[in-house]
Amino acid sequence: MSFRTRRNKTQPRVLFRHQIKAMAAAAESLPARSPSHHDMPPGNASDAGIPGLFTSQPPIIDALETESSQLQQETIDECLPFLSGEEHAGKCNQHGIPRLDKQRHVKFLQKQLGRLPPQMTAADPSRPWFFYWSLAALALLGEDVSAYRERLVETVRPVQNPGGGFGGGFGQDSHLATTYATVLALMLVGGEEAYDVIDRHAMWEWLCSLKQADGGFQMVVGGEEDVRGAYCASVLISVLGIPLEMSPDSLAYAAGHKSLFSGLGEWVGRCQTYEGGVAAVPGIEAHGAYAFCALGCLSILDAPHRSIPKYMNMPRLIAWLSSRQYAPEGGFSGRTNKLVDGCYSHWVGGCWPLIQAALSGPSSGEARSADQQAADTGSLFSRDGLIRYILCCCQDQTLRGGLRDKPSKYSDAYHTCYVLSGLSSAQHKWTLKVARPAGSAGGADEWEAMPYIEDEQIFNEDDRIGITHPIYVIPQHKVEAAWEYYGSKTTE
Ligand code: FPP
Ligand code: K
Repeated sequence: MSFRTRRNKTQPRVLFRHQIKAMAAAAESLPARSPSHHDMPPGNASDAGIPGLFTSQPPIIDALETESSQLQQETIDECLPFLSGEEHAGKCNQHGIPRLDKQRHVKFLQKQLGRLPPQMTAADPSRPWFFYWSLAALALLGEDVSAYRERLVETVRPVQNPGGGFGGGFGQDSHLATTYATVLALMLVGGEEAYDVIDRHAMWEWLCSLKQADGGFQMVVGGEEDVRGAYCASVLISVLGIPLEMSPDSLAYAAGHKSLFSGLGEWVGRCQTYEGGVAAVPGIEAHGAYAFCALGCLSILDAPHRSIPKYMNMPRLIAWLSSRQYAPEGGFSGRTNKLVDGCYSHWVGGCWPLIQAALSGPSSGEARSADQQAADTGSLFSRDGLIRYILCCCQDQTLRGGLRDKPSKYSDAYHTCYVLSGLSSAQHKWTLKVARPAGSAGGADEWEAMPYIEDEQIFNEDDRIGITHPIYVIPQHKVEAAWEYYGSKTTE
């Protein structure tokens, strides 16, 4: 499944120097030791206070060499000079961490929002994503994005279809992904003018037509149904305060679904795979991006401590999510036997606050069980590992700025958004403060973010960025402002 090539048995196996070393060492002292100073190649930054885990080759190497294992080895070799400080010559703090280059990243993002030739604006179906990625990232870097309100409103207004939802550009069919991106971008710039662009009645009708008899959502009428649809639809319903009652004209209503949320948790639950992760649709390979979509959707359907354990096998899910964090890189991969990528700082990293809430339950209002109390200590992943990967490996160091997948890749708006979202969640602790009453469909929970404080903080305090809501991935106050506005409107 994951191994693409098999080594010919008669072919001599070439061992890397560190593999021989690791095997010899492992044979000497079983079980394998944890990495120590002795594992480090000479001349690395051990004095800079970088734990050997992040500067050494892995102590245990799978003996089966494949295309996947070779790519993995190349990635480790690519990242080590960045993790050891070698590539940041003299620009690291005492923990071997370079500063977050906010100024250059802001410039990069502003450029992404720059005017494109008008014909291109209409032709590029992923244009709304650029609005969302860039504005969300700018907000995380502390920029006031309301200055983009007028331009955004004028740009997206003609892209809304009379039948509900937004396409990628003028004249394009409504799609859940572009609608999600457009709506979140509008919430980011905020203000009545932005909120009023959205035709919520038409949006409701369109969502009813996307709802399927099996409980899930198609991305586009007649198109594919997957867990992105489940997440995008629930975000839209929740943020915009769309009524849950299904339109009696819809096919899913005829199939027995009286609510937009009916059967959705069950459908999402079917996407969990034997590995414990979540696939786009039932029966295929688990991937981190879909795990986030699944947990985000379930956390909208009901409070996460009720809905996530109800539809997911928690031990398997947690084991799979934990396996996504690699050493020495420190970052996350999206799936088994694949490489770290900065964007999974969000897709996988963003699962942890939801898992934490699922395990710990709300901090007030309900008595906590002993298990829930026990779950509320420490961190479920290595925050320092992720922060190291992000600050050492994911920042473009040229004048270009922006954040990236890994050192060999160029920065882009997508990675800048999701790397920064992951950095934010590693730097903060989210708590489910008060859960909605059990059985109140569509209600909202109260979440609270606090800076995550460690005895020895590895990053400079000035580099702690803004917060982003663990479900909606825009700042919490922007979600609340939207709720307040739409809550004051009578529902059609
Ligand atoms: C594999 O790419 C990537 C996927 C299978 C998932 C892509 C989906 C998203 C990024 C998120 C969608 C979410 C919403 C809300 C629309 P790859 O094979 O290039 O990367 P890999 O090797 O890291 O798996
Ligand atoms: K990738």
